[in-house]
Amino acid sequence: MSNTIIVGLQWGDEGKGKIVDYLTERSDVVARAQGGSNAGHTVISGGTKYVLHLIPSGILWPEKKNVIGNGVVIDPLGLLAEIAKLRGQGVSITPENLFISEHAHLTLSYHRALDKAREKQRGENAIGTTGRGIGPTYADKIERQGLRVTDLRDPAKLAYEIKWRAELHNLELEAAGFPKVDVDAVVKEISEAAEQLRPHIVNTVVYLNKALAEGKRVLFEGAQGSYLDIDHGTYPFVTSSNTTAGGACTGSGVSPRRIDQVVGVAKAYTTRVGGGPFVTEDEGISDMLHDMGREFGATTGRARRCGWLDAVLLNYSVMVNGCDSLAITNLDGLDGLDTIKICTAYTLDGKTITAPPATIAEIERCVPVYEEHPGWKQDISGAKKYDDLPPLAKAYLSRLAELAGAPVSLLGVGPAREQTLVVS
Ligand code: 2SA
Ligand code: GDP
Ligand code: MG
Repeated sequence: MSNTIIVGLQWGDEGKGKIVDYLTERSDVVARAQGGSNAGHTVISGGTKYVLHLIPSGILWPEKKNVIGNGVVIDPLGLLAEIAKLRGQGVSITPENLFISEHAHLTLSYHRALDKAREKQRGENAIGTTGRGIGPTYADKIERQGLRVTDLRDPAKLAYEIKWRAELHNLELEAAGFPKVDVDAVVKEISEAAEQLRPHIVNTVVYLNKALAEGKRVLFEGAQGSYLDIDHGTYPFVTSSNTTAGGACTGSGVSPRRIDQVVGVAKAYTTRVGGGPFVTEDEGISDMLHDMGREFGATTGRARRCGWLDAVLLNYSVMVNGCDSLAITNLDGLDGLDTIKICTAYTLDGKTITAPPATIAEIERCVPVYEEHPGWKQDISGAKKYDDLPPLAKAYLSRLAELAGAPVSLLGVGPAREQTLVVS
């Protein structure tokens, strides 16, 4: 396999972690390029469930190298907690298999406090963030007042750099009536964390490009999904990074010319967590999946909103990401249904449209145009190969691919590594 970008085509939680884990076997390096500890990537391997937030899913493969790239925002405390949890599950994490970009920006506790305060101030227009400080960290980066991983190398300077920023952000917290952060406590906790993270810090741009020059295969693990992209998503109900394929290059320092293929991951239905419009949302599907114990946030535990497959969104994100093929997950989630709907177009103010409109108000006025497919009414979770699937499941998949405008290469029929089928 060649250098591949794995990207979410919906609102995140498409099962990217599982697909990355599956493809890691044929890769040498797995790299994250955007997002932060808002991400929750679930991998079930050898009967054990792992949830990755900042660390690439490749860490579960002992021989593979893992990179947290320059475009990621890193919460040092969150990262250390994640490392400790994974080590507790028997995963080896060393400076030889986890490389952290010196250029990546740091999420500090004042970012988490600001995230929560700003959400509260948004009132009924709250985005429904994960509260992990993502927006305020990227805002500081773009405002050119962020702190970066490289700053962890110089403890004396670090204290000074943290202090004035914390005091600045405390002014906003105080004015908004929220508790200020304890500046000395922030300095102390980050200085301690710095000690432990320092051995992992490198120039990951050089590391990745050298690996590529040596013929190593790199897998880029997208976080969140295309409709959470700061440019292409349902703005402002988005995250603060470029979650689409281009973000893999800017967030890693690897040229687009080095990328061989893009694999888009989508669920066989649609989910979204947090606020914002969702044209094909369906309470019946939500209840069914939640009753099965599925579709709860991997980071916050929040119940995800669920609905029918939206081929308008899928087709558009296949275009934006330039997907060579699709990995469709959770097909087994539709096993019990008599009838399965696919949204093929929207009606907006009496007109039929096939691309999502730009404003929230317009998206909220969109009425889904559905076509109906008979359900296969059979447990497919034991399928070992594509040909084991019932004909109606194959028919659903092939219609999905036709509407999306890309072939299906991988299929998920359950959460475990072995429940990933190759579709030829
Ligand atoms: P943020 O925290 O600023 O990035 O939130 C902005 C929006 O982005 C959404 N978002 C996500 N959506 C799906 N999954 C995510 N990761 C977790 C998971 C979510 C969880 O894997 O389940 O546990 O709740 C993720 N991260 C950010 C978020 O819901 C906002 O809509
Ligand atoms: P990610 O953020 O894209 O990595 O996805 P999450 O891990 O947040 O959410 C996907 C959920 O679906 C997780 O609970 C996975 O274990 C689960 N999952 C992934 N693929 C499949 C599948 O094909 N079938 C089933 N039943 N579950 C799956
Ligand atoms: Mg997730």
